[in-house]
Amino acid sequence: AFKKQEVAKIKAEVPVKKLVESPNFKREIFSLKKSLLEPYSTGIIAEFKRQSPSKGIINDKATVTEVTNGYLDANVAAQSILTDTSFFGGTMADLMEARAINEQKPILRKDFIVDGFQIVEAKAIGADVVLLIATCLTAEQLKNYGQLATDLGLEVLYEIHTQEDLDKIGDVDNKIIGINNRNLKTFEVDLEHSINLANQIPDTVVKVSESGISDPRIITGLKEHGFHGFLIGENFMKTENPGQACQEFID
Ligand code: IGP
Repeated sequence: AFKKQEVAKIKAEVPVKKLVESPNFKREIFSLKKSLLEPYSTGIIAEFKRQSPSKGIINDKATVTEVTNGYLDANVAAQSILTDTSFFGGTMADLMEARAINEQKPILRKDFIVDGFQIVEAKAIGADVVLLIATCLTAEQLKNYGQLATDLGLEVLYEIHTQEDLDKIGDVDNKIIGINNRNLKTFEVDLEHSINLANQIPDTVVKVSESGISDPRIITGLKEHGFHGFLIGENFMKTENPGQACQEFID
């Protein structure tokens, strides 16, 4: 795990030093766990997603500001912003734009984190939660990056797709575990597979179902299997007014 001195060393590096000066380093985060566990939480984590490797362009007109306002009006539990540029056409500026108007709900930095620097960046741009994808990382990286995020006062959404991924995470107690219904290699969505995997995780763990959710009835079913959170992107973003689509979905 990263020791305090190591975090200090990372912070001492020049570009990071700039990041650490960001006022976001002083703000207290909005907790995703808390938001998902609130008695009347909608559980919806609504994503801003312009494009994807599987679908190509999904929406290149809607702005971050209008979509964020719409999602917040719909009473989402949290929002997710893709900051990966090469595959998803997102930027860190997108997340900053959302943070500037979202002063109430958690924001997840959705990206492929493969370096501690990106976690420091996430804090600096105003994220509350970072995604760590077990498929892309070793057990040691998951542990170290998880610790770094926690040291910086961020929460972590650990994403898994297989039993092997789950094993890599080790102790799941107190963690937020996201089960991606979509296989990142084949893009195939399989809810049954995700439910079977969820059944391997104790009920006390906060579980999020990710991807391919296109109907409120799917959520009713997933809730029965102990899921608290539902990460939805394309189903909203493919419409002209993603915020309104989200409102109609929740109502
Ligand atoms: C949203 P969808 O099918 O509702 O647009 O999926 C989200 O789960 C998906 O964007 C996602 C993702 C990821 C993207 C899940 N895990 C990892 C990039 C990287």
